[in-house]
Amino acid sequence: MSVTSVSQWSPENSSAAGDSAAFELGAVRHDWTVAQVNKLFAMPFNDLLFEAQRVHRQHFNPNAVQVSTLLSIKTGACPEDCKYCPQSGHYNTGLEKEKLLEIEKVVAAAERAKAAGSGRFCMGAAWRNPREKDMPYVVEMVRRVKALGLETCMTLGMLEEKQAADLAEAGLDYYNHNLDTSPEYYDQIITTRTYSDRLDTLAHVRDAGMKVCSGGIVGMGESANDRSGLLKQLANLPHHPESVPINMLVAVKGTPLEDQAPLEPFEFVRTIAVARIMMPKSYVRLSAGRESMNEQMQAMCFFAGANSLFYGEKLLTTANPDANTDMALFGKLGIQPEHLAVQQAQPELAAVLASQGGQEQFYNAAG
Ligand code: SAM
Ligand code: DTB
Ligand code: SF4
Repeated sequence: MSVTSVSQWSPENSSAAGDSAAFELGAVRHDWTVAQVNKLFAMPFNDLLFEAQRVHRQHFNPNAVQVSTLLSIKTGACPEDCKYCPQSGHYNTGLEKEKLLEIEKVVAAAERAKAAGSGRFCMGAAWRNPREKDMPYVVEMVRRVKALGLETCMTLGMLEEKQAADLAEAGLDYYNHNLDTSPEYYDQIITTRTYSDRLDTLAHVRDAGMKVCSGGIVGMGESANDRSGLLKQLANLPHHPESVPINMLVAVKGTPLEDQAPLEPFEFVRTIAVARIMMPKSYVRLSAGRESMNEQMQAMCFFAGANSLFYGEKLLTTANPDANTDMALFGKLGIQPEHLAVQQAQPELAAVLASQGGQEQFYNAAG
């Protein structure tokens, strides 16, 4: 590809083969081709990051990151066969399976997350889909967590229209349901539900009026074309998901992907940057895999346009950096949690955060 300067970059002056449709970097579009996405990936690293940061600044405060806390409300023994997942009942990962958590335990965990500075509470269940008898419990969980003043998110597997409507009615702000990978690679990873099942659930969530959180996993042995194909699918949805989690595979012992070689770190950063450019107004979420990323790599991801993350020492079943570690990193980078950036006067919370290792710059911004 012949990219001489960033401002001149366009598919036309690119030598890469493919279509010749002109496009402006940073426009909200739903007609991406894989060839165009590949061209973004092929940009020189500095040009790509510069463009991603430029697009990012058109819509977001570059020094604010949205933070969500995850809780597994029902762990293990899932009937699905997702090859990456420690919770699938098809593999022996040594995970202790649990029943649906009691509502009071969920509320107590949400209270702790709020006190630690989180803005959104995301409840995940190892289900193919919620059963009818589960619905009253999860609906009540949404109501109670919402009443704490937190944003709410759930990820419970496939949803019928009515289930989506009931969750929306209860006050669920976001529903997470990932496409996971490209349609072409999908069958290598999951056989118990189809790509179009996933698209149907996303449509039900959208139709019910909830915000969509949908992304995927990289580092599962997919090709570069598959990574482009995943981002193309997400960006060509009728509306871009408001939140796009980019998970780096956590290769868990006992799963079929346990020996998968890690993705090259720059390729991960590029994936973030391309997602940012393709979905300019969406939150791009640094998700699973942060435990294996150093501070410099995470900082590069923020520069590439990542502006949300999971906060707290556990994802669903695997480890995540603890809150102190993240607050220390935020302090070093002058980043503040987004909800605190808009709630300037919260001295109690600022005190809690101060005790967790943030730095002077961070407290000034929050308080
Ligand atoms: N069972 C529901 C479902 O599959 O939609 C909700 C929970 S599921 C664990 C949520 C997402 O976590 C998956 O779609 C996948 O993208 C991600 N995930 C699960 N295991 C992972 C792993 N080992 N590494 C990276 N991401 C993973
Ligand atoms: C998402 O895309 N990543 C989160 C959240 N949505 C639910 C889950 C990551 C799970 C990683 C493996 C585990 O902890 O079990
Ligand atoms: Fe089950 Fe979700 Fe894990 Fe797939 S990703 S095995 S559906 S918990």
